Amino acid sequence: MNFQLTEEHLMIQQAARDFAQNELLPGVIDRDTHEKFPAEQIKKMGELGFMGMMVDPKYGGAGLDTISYVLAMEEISKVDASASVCMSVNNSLVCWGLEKFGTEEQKQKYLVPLAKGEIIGAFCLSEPEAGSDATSQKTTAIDMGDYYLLNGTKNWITNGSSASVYLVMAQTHPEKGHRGINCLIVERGMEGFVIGKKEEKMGIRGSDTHSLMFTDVKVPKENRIGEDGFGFKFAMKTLSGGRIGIAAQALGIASGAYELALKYSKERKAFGKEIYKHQAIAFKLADMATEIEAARLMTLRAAWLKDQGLPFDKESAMAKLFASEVAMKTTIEAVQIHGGYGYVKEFHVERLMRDAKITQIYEGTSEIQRIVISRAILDQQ
Ligand code: COS
Repeated sequence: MNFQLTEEHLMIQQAARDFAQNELLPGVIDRDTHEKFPAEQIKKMGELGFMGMMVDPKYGGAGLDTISYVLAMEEISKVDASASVCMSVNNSLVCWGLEKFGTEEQKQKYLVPLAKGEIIGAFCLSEPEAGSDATSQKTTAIDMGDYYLLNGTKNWITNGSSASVYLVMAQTHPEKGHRGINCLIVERGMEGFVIGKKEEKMGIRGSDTHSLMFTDVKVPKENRIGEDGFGFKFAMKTLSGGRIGIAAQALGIASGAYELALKYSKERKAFGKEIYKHQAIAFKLADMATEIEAARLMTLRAAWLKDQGLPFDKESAMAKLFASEVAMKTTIEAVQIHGGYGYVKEFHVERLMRDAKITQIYEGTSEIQRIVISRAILDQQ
């Protein structure tokens, strides 16, 4: 066992921390208030290699491990969870899925620009009536010989209007249930593909979340990922890795709020002394620090398992479940420690509290993680 980060890991962590402080922090409140997508900042993140961190350099990526990705995600998420969700989807759902299961042609055409951050990707599984119950896909992809005819609606799609490439799950053989689902690569601008309304959200308000409509979109056969009917497995395998990214995001939101609360508690005085000298506050900080450390270890372990090529489905679900609950709890306490200041935008913690909530919902709710974990532990008996 070795808990030591390498020199390279520390450098990446520092680079992400510097970027977050210098480039994301200025303007983050404004982007949240006015629901502005951090387009310029994401472009710079691409140039720095943060958008295709784990992709092989021969496909334009940074060729780093999942641990590096977790470290960078934590630092970016401490400051701007809207930027980090864009980064997470591009890295772990889109790039990873394409690199692992795409054809050489698909990699050259789509993965290379995605990994370089020249374009952004989106992952389209959720539908108005298929969120947690992801096998009930109503979007259809009818086999027309050399193309699929795509019809349906997708909901709550991250990077909805800023993406150029969309991985869309759709049902081709309803009689086969989840084994009839395919994943198709859809390009922005394909005829019949319309970007629907932007969601007005509680948190991660800088990220652009849209519904998408497909009406008789002709998607070439060569844009299918994997064998006929592989789409659901593709989505599940990809989401399993995605959950490490969201665990890291939750961890970052929690540690960002904790750091702000710690700093504030040393500055603010009440009843004649700094508030951290009151046990009520010191104990809150102790609990926050302990839980964040546990979430960090769980997330890094899931990342390490993935890097070793070992099974990690259960561990990524556990990390996401735990880290997202810690994010919610920690951000609520950070607002409490800030008192009245915590309730206003200027002090950042109210935003972090609103941002934390989504980590318990997307890429599988806490309840879905408990399904995945309970099945895994029961199967082991
Ligand atoms: N890797 C590979 N295959 C997997 C898998 C994984 N991690 N998890 C499930 N599968 C496969 C199963 O093996 C099964 O295939 P076979 O029948 O060929 O063996 C298939 O997927 C269906 O699995 P299952 O029967 O368990 O489906 P259920 O409907 O019972 O539920 C859950 C599966 C709940 C785990 C799934 O629907 C899920 O993860 N839902 C949440 C989806 C989600 O995260 N939505 C957020 C959208 S992205 S923001």
